[in-house]
Amino acid sequence: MTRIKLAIGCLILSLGVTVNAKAQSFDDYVLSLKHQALEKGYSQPLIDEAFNNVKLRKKVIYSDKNQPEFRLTLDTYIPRALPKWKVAKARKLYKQYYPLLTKISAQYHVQPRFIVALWGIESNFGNLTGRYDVMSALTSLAYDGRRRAFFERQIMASLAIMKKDGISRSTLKGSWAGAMGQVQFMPGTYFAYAVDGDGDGKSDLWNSVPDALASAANYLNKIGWRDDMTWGRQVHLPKDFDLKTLDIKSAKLLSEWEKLGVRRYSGQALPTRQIKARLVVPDDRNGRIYLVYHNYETLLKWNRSNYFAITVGSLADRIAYPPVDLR
Ligand SMILES: [Ca+2]
Repeated sequence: MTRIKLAIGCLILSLGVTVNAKAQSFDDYVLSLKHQALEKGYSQPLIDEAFNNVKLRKKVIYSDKNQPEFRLTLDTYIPRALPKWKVAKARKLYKQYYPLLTKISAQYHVQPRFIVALWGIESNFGNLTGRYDVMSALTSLAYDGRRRAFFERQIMASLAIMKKDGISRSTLKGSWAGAMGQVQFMPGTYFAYAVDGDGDGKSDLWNSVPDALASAANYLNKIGWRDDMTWGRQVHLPKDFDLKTLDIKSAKLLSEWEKLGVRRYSGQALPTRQIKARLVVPDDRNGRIYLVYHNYETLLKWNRSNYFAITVGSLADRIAYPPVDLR
């Protein structure tokens, strides 16, 4: 008897955290979420709808734990992320939606080309918004426990969206990680920053282009975007430039970088405007190197990835240069 107890004890010890996290069944966990929602003041019918048929999705948890390691460099990544057809589509949609974009830009102070670039990168301009049942995805990720508090906040935000905009549970579709609609907002971001761009009284980021584009601009504005400057630019370093001993992470005026021999990628002098920039070296000194401004940090708040921010900035540049014929 003692030996068996000891053996069980050792087994539990060796399983460690996993045993504790999974002590509660998925169904019990969903029940605890429903209690939490009730305590927050949501009505029973809304809670029942929100958690109806919520399923434990092992594939979602697997995706979360096995995100592919990045082995590409920017030199191979950028051409893949921005094929010619995507740039052409961005420029075409920029022209098509220019009157709407101008209105949104005046209201939220974000240049239209960046709004279109984010739309293109996040969902291929509304064509890839994700087919996962977001409530099941979020509940599975929360149940798994790796980032429980974060995902529980997203679950409660989903209920808040349903209540505020009268959005049905079946509408809440998105990526396996819970990002929803044409600009792929997590529910917390959706609730806090989605706006009604077409004036029908709801924020519908799945079906309404004006809602999606206005919401992207509103979010950028609220997290600090400045429409009087761009995001940054690719640069060329002199051969003797010392990446190791120079404090490249701290921001310096463009004139200081100029003195250190940094030039535009074309070889021309840097702009003379007195703004601060920092150097970003995502790969190594043989890879693409950028001087980035304030708005780059804003893009990182949207998605904490240099590759993401550089891709969005590069697409925005390819919308602007050469200029789109708006006639
Ligand atoms: Ca709307």
